[in-house]
Order: sequence, then structure tokens, then C-alpha cells
Amino acid sequence: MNLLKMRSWSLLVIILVVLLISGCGSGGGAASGENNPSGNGSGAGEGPTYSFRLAEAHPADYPTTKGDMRFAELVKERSDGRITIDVFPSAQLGEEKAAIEQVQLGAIEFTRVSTGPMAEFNKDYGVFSLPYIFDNDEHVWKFLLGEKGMSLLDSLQSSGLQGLGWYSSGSRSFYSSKPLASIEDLKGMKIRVQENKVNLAVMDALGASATPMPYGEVYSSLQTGVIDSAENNYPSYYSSKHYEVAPHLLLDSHQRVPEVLLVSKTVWDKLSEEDQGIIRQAALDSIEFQREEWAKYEQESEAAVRAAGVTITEVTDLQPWKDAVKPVIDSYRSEYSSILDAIEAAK
Ligand code: BDP
Repeated sequence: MNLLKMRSWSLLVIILVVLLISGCGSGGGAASGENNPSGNGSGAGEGPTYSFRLAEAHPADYPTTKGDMRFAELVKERSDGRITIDVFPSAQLGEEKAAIEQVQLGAIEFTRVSTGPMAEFNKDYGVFSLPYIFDNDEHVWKFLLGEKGMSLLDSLQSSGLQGLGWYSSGSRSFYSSKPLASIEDLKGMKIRVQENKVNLAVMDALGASATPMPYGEVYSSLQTGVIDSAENNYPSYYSSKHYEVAPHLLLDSHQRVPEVLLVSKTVWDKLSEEDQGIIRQAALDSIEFQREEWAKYEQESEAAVRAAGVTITEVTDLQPWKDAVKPVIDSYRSEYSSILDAIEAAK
């Protein structure tokens, strides 16, 4: 073998070794969850490269998933392509509770979940399941973006998570496969709730029995009669097709349970301050887009379920509802006093 040939062979071997060590290549959304800085300098901006995954329960065309995607886009753009976040919609990476557990472990890096199931991971989050504590969406947002609301994102660190931002989720109302037109009709019903213990107390106060289960099981449970009723906002009621099997909707807007964007603390702590800044800001900057998409889809989904012939009853007098759940609020008042005060002050 002549010298020239030997040289090009050694060059090839060196290139291969460098590629192997740097782990570059197309492993986007790598299943291992290993995202060590690879620093491969593959043409993107200066600094380490990362390929992360984000678990989302809703389908790709849902406004919240669009928010996740905008977030991922902004991160990619602002990191000059160094940080990619692949959004996995439709609970492909697991239902919300499982996704939160995986994110705590760092096996999945990001997720967007409802603050409903978060209550079992961080006590403070149970406050969002208390009924009628917010007057309307404006009130929710004034609280969330205020000092106390934003501090709830950081308070997740003790639970192995870092909150990045909030997304809209409107208000939740009851729907059933059986006729449902008043608070009385809920008595004795088996109602699916988001998985947390505040919800058990709320259903009990309404004379119903709570059946906590993952979102993805609700359609078949309504269909087979395992449960009589569930509750959610218009977008979820429509997108999940629950209206097909539970076509009686009672608009009582009992809860406003916002969505939250999370990153694993294990992952977060390994990032440079600069990268943390890029991610945090991208999350905050994606909020407005999600809210706009939410507002549009909320209207579309309401129109669609009306057109499908769902029986819709508006609750005109909320007083009996508020009276019924008052003991629950009272029993949690001391536990949540500082958060409830901040919510009250945001009116
Ligand atoms: C929807 C939330 C979703 C929850 C679902 C539920 O967007 O994150 O999984 O409610 O009821 O409104 O579990």
C-alpha cells in the first residue's frame, strides 16, 4: 500500500471515530433519552447539540400541541439548530401521569400536561381543581402570569421538574351518556375525573362518585357504561369525540385547570445558563400563540358539537353549585391559603 493510500485510510478511520464519539447523525428523539452535549460542530451554532422529546396527550392539530410545536420551533431557531425538540402527540409516549413520571426520571425530557394530574406530584397544583375559584379566563391568566403564578413553575424543582410556562385550557363542564340538565342529575352518577384527590372530594360533594382514570380511557369507558359521565372543555370534548358517546352537556364551568409545560430537572440542571435562557424564553413566547389557537379552536369545537346535535344546557344560576362545593373549598383553605389569596387578589 503506498503512502498516499495509507494516509487516506487513516483519515477515514479518524473521521469515523470522531463521528462515533460525537454521536452525531440523525438520532432525533433518541429512545435512550441520553442527550449528552455532543459538541460535534456540525455546522450549527457554537456549543453542544441536543435532541429532546416532548410528550403530548393531544393530537397534532390540537391548539395546545400547536403551542408545543411553536415552542420547539423557537428553541431550534434561537439555538441555531443546536437544540431540537420533537413533539410526540396523541399520548404516543404514554398517558399524562406516566409521562410526568418519565420526565421526573429524565427518560423523557419535556412534556405538556394538565395541572390536574400534577396535583399528585406537587401539592400546590391541587389548587387548580378547586371549583369556581376563578371568575373567567382573564382572571386565570392574571393569576398565572403574576408573581405567585410564575413562582409555581419554579416550585416544581422539589418534585424533580422545572415548569416553563402555562397554556390555556378554558373551563370544564360535565357531560353524560344519560340525560343531564341540572345539578340534581349528577347524583349517583359515576363520573370520570382527572387523577387527583381534590376531585374525589368535589364529586363527593356533588353526590356523585369519582372514577379517576387516564384521558385516553374515557371514550371506551363512556361507551361501555363503566362511567356515566366525564367533564372537560369544548376542545377536548370535541377532539376526543366524547360527544359521540356522551351527547348531554351541562355548562357549569366548575373548573379552570390550566396546562403546564415541563422539563426534567435532571436535564435542566445539565444545560448551560444560556441554553436554559433560550428554552425558558421560547416557552414564554409560545404562550400567546397557543392562546390564539385555543380561542379559535374553542369556537370551532363548540360549533361542531352543536351541529352534531348535542343537548346543551347552560347553567344560569351557579349559586347551588357554589354552595354544594363550599365545604370542599373550606377544607382546603388553610392548605392553599397563600395561593388562594393571590388568586383572590388577581380578580
Ligand atoms: C384536557 C387536558 C389534558 C388532560 C385532559 C383530561 O388538556 O391535558 O389530559 O383534559 O381530562 O383538557 O385528562
